[in-house]
Amino acid sequence: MYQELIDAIRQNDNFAVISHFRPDGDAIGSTLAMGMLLQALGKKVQLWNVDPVPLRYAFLPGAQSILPLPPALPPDVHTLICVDTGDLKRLGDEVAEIFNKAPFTINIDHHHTNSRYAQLNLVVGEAAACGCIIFNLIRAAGVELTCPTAMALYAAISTDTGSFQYSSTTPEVMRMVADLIEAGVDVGDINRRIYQEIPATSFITQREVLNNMVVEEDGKIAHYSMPAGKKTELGVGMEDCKDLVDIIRVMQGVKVAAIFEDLEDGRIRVSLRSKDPEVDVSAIAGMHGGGGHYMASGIRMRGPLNEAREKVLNSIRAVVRSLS
Ligand SMILES: [Mn+2]
Repeated sequence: MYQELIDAIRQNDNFAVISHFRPDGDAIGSTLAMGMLLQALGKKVQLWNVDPVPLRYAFLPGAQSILPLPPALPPDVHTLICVDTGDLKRLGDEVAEIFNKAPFTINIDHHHTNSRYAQLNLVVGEAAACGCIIFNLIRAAGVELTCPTAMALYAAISTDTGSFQYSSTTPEVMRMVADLIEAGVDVGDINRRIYQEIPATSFITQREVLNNMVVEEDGKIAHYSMPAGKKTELGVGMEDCKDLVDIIRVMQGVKVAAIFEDLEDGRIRVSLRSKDPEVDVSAIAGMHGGGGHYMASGIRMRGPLNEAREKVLNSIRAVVRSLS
């Protein structure tokens, strides 16, 4: 599987790597590491994303080379590689259009709900992060694991495993991470940069969530809704609304945490987290047109906020009530 993909890469010279909008650590880290692998194989490569690199990942070597999406597919780009993206919707409409125009497309991902939208699909549903798949690709290609690549992969794997707290953290993952540290990753430094330099504005949103979250079903469900206009009122940006679901997920007794955010374009973004191995939030997301992982999933659905929230909450309630 890995070798087939390496062979496909070797046959072409000009690549672009993209990932989903609102990129997280795995999206950015996988984009960078894939770019470095292609360069090590002597390929020309461009890295794109519709959204800017989040500040917390801007220190990663090469992060400044992730550029905004070009208006059209550059004529010299032959192969488009999409990383950490379960379906074309997660790329955004304008990217999906460019993606579909590429002469050859590759999809490297670890979402078990992946729709296999490319001509060549390397989907490893059990991988803890897309970065783990790229790690194996680097090994399969026989390319040296450099410190910049190891940093990108560490960011990818660390963030997608919740700092190695989720059950996806297998012995294999820890062996990979040992290799990344041996390749030069400074664990204390990289974790401080990713997790302990949170902008002050993000605390405004965190406070808002803690003040206004709703707990129901005997404390088993916790959720918060961000109405239209709230970000402007608080003076915060899109980046300050990331990972809010993790603040309420950690409350004792909570089995499912949810954040509903009015995107102010008629759509609602839903983030779902499960803390109970018996609750598959990707199945709940799937009922409403979303997807993701067993314990961490998302939906983009039509508003208004109240209706979207009630629909999703009813699905969550049904699952939570069915638990023994
Ligand atoms: Mn991922």
